[in-house]
Amino acid sequence: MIMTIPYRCGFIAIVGRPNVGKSTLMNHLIGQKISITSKKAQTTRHKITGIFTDPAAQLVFVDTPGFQTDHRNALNDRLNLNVTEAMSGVDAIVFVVEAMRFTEADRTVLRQLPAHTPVLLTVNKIDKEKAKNKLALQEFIEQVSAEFPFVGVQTVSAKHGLRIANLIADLKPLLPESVPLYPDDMVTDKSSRFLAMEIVREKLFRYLGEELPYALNVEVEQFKIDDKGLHEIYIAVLVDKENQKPIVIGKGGEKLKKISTEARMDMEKLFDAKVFLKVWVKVKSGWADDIRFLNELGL
Ligand SMILES: Nc1nc2c(ncn2[C@@H]2O[C@H](COP(=O)(O)OP(=O)(O)OP(=O)(O)O)[C@@H](O)[C@H]2O)c(=O)[nH]1
Ligand SMILES: [Mg+2]
Repeated sequence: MIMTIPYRCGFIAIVGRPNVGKSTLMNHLIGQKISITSKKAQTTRHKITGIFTDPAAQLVFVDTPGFQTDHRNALNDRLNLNVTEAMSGVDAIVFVVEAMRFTEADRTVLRQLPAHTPVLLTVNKIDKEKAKNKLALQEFIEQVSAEFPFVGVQTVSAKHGLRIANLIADLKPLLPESVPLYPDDMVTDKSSRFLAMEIVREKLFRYLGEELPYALNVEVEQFKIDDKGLHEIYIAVLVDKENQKPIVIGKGGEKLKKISTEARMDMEKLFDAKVFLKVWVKVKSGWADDIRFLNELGL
């Protein structure tokens, strides 16, 4: 007699306070970089879907923005609403914390978790020096576990891709029996247009570092593919104030040039096509507090 194991498929939200490594973890879970990461908190603004498929299951991960507990404005309220929405209706939740660091901000996120959805505690950054003491790490895990009825715990290092397979193995049984919802070679449901915008955002984070204006956004003004496959992409960087423009452009335009060259190279790799990319800077003041504008941006 042949025993068949039922196929499982479901949605998993990755949540946590800013900067704990949610996006890094998702990129490693699906084995490809589709969500942007950076040292700065609040890198992720949109929900990003990443799809992992193997012969036994399909796991559809939803990366969420770090839950904001300070800086109240329309943008942060919207980001938090996105997190709450992403958590409702998923089959399981991965709650990410940084090893040896549990703060009031982590606790606030825990309070938002929906009842009746299984939550797996994931302790990330175990490669860090302070997490090397096994006994202290165990104590930390016990402390955090006492805060919430988690269904299980995993320790990982997202950055180094450590123990990611264990996390996937723990998640599979939490999903319902179902046929796969997406083709097996699909890693994200985001459009090329969206990914192009995210690539530019990542370069801005990388090259502006601490100078990065808080209120900065990226908008795709045009995305065309001609019959020869050439991608023609026009992207505007929106800043809040006129005096932030030169920060992004740099001396003699060198910063913006570097940002667009690297973004173009990443896009050519991701789209497997020739790319013509134009990036420029526009001033749109007060956008972080403009609800109508946030709607237009799809945030
Ligand atoms: N040492 C170490 N650093 C990590 C690990 N995972 C992520 N990081 C770093 O932590 C920082 C934040 O990572 P992100 O993946 O952008 O964090 P996030 O939770 O998505 O952040 P937001 O989207 O801003 O909420 C980056 O500098 C990562 O390189 C890890 O396992 N070990
Ligand atoms: Mg992120």
